[in-house]
Amino acid sequence: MSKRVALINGITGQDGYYLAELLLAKGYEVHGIVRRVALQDPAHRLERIAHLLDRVRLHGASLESFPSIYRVLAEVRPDECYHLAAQSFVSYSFDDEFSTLNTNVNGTHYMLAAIKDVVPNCRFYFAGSSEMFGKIAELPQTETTRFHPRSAYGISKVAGFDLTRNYREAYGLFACSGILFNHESPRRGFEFVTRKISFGVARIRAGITDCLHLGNLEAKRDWGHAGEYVEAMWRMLQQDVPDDFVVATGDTHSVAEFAQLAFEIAGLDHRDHLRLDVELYRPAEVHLLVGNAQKARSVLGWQHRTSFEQLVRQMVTADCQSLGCPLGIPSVSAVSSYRAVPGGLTGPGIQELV
Ligand code: G4F
Repeated sequence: MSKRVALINGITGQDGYYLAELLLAKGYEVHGIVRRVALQDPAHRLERIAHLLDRVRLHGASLESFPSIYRVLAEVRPDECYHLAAQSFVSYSFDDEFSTLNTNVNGTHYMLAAIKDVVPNCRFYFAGSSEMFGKIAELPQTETTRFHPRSAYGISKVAGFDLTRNYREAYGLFACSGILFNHESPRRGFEFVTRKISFGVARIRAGITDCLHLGNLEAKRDWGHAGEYVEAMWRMLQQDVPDDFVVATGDTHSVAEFAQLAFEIAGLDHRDHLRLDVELYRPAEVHLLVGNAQKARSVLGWQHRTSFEQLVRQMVTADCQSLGCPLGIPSVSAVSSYRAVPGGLTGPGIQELV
């Protein structure tokens, strides 16, 4: 039997990395779409998937160019297509609403339109987001909760979700959306708050810096492990009928809790190092997200496994290890703080710095 062919748009991101590993382990022939510049500068831009490069086939294309997307689909003729690529940093979408909307909305539209023309039997996954719930209408959020996006990013994801559903209903495409809540890992980009915290804490532990600046500490998120969330994506495309699913843990924690725990795991006191920076607040915030993944559990048989505490520990451990200050050995900053203040590791509280 010939191998099933999967195409991942956004293979160089955190989710693309985990999904490519999963599909290769399942025996798929895996193709990825990357920007042309990435093919010209693989050492830098393909670093995250360097260990997979001899097992995946990469194709240069741009989310801004319908012909380039069309060409790749015609060449690869995938059985399954995972559309993960996007301008995915919510904060940046306030700085450039136009490029976020152009890239995310048109990119999704181009993918769907090309699939409809070239490979109408290809199964399509769209990376929806809990950011679509925005100013939440209910707790917890489910597949039927009303959307009220609070950023150009959120709006672009609602548009992508609607496009995906419309191609399913109007043209019979096997097209699904995963409404994924925040999902993290040691492979997370440094611009997102969890990695900013784990890497920042590791830098402090290594003595490279002394403080970590964060914005809204009160925002609450439902954080799961990215490696488990890509399994839900794959399961969606193995069903008899296409549908949309919330993927979440059902547990929610504030940014402050994440940071506090990360410092604690690293043997540091957050009060000595955490600084509140109001410049990092967003013009419109999504204050509270917590998902109900009951439908994914009952239909897909999907269940998250990693707890909040395990996730934070895994990220902090990996970053401390990478900076040469593994957990279990006293940190450089703890030692120097102790010398400077023999009475204990006291420091300025967050409130004083607002
Ligand atoms: O880590 P974040 O940037 O993730 P956000 O905005 O929740 O979006 C992520 O999850 C979505 C799924 O719901 C994805 F669709 C999206 O692509 C992305 O992966 O911010 C989380 C929270 C926010 O409330 C933010 O205001 O952390 C708060 N925060 C506080 N200080 C900060 C910071 N966020 C960042 N990035 N950097 C800070 O210094």
